[in-house]
Amino acid sequence: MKQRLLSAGKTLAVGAKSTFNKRNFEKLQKNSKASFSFSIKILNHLLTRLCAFISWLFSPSNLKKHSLIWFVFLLSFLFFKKLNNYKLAHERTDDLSAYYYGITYDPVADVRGGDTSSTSERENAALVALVRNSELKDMQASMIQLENRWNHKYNYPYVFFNDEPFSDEFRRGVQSITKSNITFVTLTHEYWSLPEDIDLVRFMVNLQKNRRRYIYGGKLSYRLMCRFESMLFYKHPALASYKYYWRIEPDVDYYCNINYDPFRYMRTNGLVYGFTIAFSEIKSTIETLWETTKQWIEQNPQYIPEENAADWILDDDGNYNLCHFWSNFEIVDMDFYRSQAYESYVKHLDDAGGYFYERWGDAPIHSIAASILLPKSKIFWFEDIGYRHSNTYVCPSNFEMSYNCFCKKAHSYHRSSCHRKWSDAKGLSRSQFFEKISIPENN
Ligand SMILES: Nc1nc2c(ncn2[C@@H]2O[C@H](COP(=O)(O)OP(=O)(O)OP(=O)(O)O)[C@@H](O)[C@H]2O)c(=O)[nH]1
Ligand SMILES: [Mg+2]
Repeated sequence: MKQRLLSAGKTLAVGAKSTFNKRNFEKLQKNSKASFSFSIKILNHLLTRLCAFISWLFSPSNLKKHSLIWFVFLLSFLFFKKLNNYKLAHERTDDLSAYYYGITYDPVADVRGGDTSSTSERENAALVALVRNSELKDMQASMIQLENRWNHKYNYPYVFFNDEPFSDEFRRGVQSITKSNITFVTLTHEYWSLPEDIDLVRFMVNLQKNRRRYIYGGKLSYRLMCRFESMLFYKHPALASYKYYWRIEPDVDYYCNINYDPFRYMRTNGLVYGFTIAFSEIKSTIETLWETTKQWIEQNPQYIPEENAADWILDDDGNYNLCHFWSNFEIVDMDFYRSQAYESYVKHLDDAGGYFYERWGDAPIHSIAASILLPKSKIFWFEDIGYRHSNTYVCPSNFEMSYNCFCKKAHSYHRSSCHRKWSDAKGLSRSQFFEKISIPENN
């Protein structure tokens, strides 16, 4: 019986194979071509009908005749728009209820050790921004949210940097938002100027060339900002006494109440780098960054640890895939930036002049450094901190975390490809890393 079943199975399989011969394949191709041209015909027909209908609808005589219909249509459009706004405002109050009405259930804070009492321990940390006098209103808007959502419970100090002296209006304006201490710093020449070894002719030629190639392509100040944020701010005496910093910016939103201390969470869990948005860099701004990074790795293999997190920033060929942590929000243990390895890396980059000849951003630089110099377990995605910068934002990805947030989840970036890469990435051993980027490990 078993034998008979087996041979029947074989006959079926051979039969199936032989029916899919060349003739059948051509027939299939012919049929699919025919059905494709049929669909095009239908589409063409429908489009012609649609155009005719639109021109009929908008013809002057009809517009006049159906003015009442148009009026009703407009009214209902406005009504639904208003209704939607009302719904949003209503939902917003609900979502904020924990803050306004003192409901204490917060699953994130439970897990992360929320203790907001004024006697709880504070970390050696500051909120830091580089900002212009002209951005006062936008800075106030960011601060109001951060204070309401979080810092009024902790009173961490602020440090503001500027390449010009802060005006009295700015000082008074930001101090009116917070009880915390604010330090105002005017940056001196060594933090905010073109390095002497930059070839001015090459710089000007490239500036001109890149003016229209990408955003801020023709701006010196943007490049000075990127250099300051990449390799200088953490060395400034105003930050010397702090270990952790949280970078803030004008005109950003913080969507969630934070009922625990992220700085404390970083320390107690030995975390080094915290982010909330992972994003893709504009390729033309960093044309030679990865090549220059590889040169540094080749010359300084001793700094590469036994395991690192580089998997998420590498494509299959071992090249940089442009993913980075968006550094306009970052919470970092600055001992990392002050380490020999990081210092050596950014000096190498600075010597190559890429901040100025190209437009290397601090975000890919921080991210590449953190990913190649740290194990994945030292980098933390603050998934619970909903955040917006320009028109990109993230909201917590699950209900438990979004309990205290006001978020429109539909367009949130937490499902973007770089976030997925981060979530899926595995730690790379030292030898796997060298093999992947095609550099001999013991060179
Ligand atoms: N004082 C000062 N601050 C600056 C200067 N350029 C940029 N900044 C600040 O540096 C931070 C980043 O600059 P942005 O212009 O926001 O750059 P970005 O975030 O890459 O770009 P946007 O999408 O336009 O926000 C912001 O906090 C700015 O206020 C400058 O020339 N002087
Ligand atoms: Mg910005």
